[in-house]
Amino acid sequence: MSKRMFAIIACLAVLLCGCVKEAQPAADASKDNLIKVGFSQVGAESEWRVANTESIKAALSIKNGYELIFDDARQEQENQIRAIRTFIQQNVDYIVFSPKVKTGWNSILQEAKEAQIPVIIIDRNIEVEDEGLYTAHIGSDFLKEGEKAVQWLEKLLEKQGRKDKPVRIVHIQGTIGSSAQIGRTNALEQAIKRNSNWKMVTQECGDFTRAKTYEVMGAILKQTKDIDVVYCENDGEALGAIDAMEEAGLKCNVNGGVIVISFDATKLGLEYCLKGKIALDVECNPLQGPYVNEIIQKLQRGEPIEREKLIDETQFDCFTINKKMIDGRQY
Ligand code: GYE
Repeated sequence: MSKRMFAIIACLAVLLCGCVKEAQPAADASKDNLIKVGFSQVGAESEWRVANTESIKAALSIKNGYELIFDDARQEQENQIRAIRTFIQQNVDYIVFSPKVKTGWNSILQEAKEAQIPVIIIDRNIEVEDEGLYTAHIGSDFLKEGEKAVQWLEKLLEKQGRKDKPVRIVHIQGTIGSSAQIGRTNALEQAIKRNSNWKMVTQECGDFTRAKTYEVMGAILKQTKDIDVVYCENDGEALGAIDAMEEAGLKCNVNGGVIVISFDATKLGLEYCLKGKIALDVECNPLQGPYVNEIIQKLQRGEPIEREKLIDETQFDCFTINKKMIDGRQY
């Protein structure tokens, strides 16, 4: 073959290869480059949770280079374990999950470790035998949130001259065994121990939902209406408790009514705070997606990461809140 002929054939071959490559479906080619993440969400029990899901979905989007496999565990730990096992079988690059409860994760996380898949825990935290079973945790300090609430209450009662008068407290707990419940409950129980005039009327589980708390509070009110404080472990519970109390003819406010304490500081919760029905709403930030993205990007580049990331949070009370503060919020 002449040199000229050879050159022409070589050019044709290059062109042809280029065409063949071009002819591949673009979506498939780009999918190979996406970071595959399996995300097991505990459920959709509250506005907080919905905002949390949206934040993760927005941060781990195709546009940002991710293929996200989402699973809603509908409040069942077994469903979360099953989802995580499926993610391992699908050979995802990362597993992200918000654990329903604190314990019971050792074996499934061992399976993830053996498959060499990094696990990032968001929101609630867990207790494991070996810290190496997960790579990072991004969430809140729930005990600190509870302490902010009880300290604020101590100051308010002191200001109102009720330091030595009996303060009757109804405690509505979140999902039992979740670290959010454990931290917020511990803070109240410690405060009751140090304030001899604080009395626990009853402690019931509202499961972080408005509907369940409405039922539970309705039943409590049939037993007694002699209540000074209702300590709810999230906004949904506070709203359910307020609905039941108002129906039973009680007023919720800091001026002689029932003092309602809440957590999350969602827009709806803060609207109630502005009306004076929630006295204090301690913020819990669900916008964790950007932090998860940041950690994954660092791991991709082999850079060191912060293993425990606690998000800064504030609080809002009925004395200082205004409309502008609510309008400026994302959830
Ligand atoms: O406070 C509540 C939710 O784990 C921090 O779960 C979260 C809690 C949050 O459903 O609204």
